[in-house]
Amino acid sequence: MNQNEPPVSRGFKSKRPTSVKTRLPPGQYLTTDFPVLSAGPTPDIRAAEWKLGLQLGGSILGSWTWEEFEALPQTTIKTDIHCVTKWTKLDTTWQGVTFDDLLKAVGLQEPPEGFVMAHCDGGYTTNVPVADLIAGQGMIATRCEGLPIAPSHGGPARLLVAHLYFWKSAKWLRRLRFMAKDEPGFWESRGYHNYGNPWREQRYDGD
Ligand SMILES: Nc1nc2c(c(=O)[nH]1)N[C@H]1C(S)=C(S)[C@@H](COP(=O)(O)O)O[C@H]1N2
Ligand SMILES: [Mo]
Repeated sequence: MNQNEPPVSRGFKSKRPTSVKTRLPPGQYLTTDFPVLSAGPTPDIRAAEWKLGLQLGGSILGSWTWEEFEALPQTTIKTDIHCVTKWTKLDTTWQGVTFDDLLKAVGLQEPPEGFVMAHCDGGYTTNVPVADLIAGQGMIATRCEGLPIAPSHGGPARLLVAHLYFWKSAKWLRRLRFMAKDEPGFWESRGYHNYGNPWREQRYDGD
């Protein structure tokens, strides 16, 4: 079983939906609001000027304008999100392009091994293992609850890696850069955990 999945008791198959309690990682509380958490101001990004790049070393594997990005296969997912400041929001719905489909779009059957650094407007960065982005786990989202993502929440496009703490879900995404060797991003170099698994309560370096 995936170590990031909430624990389920073995031997029983319940017909009841998973209870809220088992969906709440340790130390988290439920919220129905959608708090905004940003390390800086919200950039004003016009879709017409937005571009996303996929980079490996010195070469650009792919680059998409808004129009080109919108033409890629679209996926909708419903998932819980967990912020390190302890709020958890259940059943959020996101639409966008999975990392898998982005790799397919540049003709990659297998992703390069290692890590990805997400680079954003305003300079925010965050590092994620490639293994945590593939197999449907990572998405570049452009819609939330059926609407364009609000600028404060990272619109026009943000990374979504919902099984890790939400700081890994980089807002105002501009570039995804493959790295053979791991490097810390913005919060990871400021005392936060390098990986950030909410089920293991990996909030800070050393947790
Ligand atoms: N570019 C950028 N992305 C970011 C951040 C940021 O400051 N800049 N904050 C992170 C943090 S700490 C969290 S908890 C979530 C918050 O997303 P929200 O504002 O949509 O709730 O975005 C993450 N992505
Ligand atoms: Mo956060």
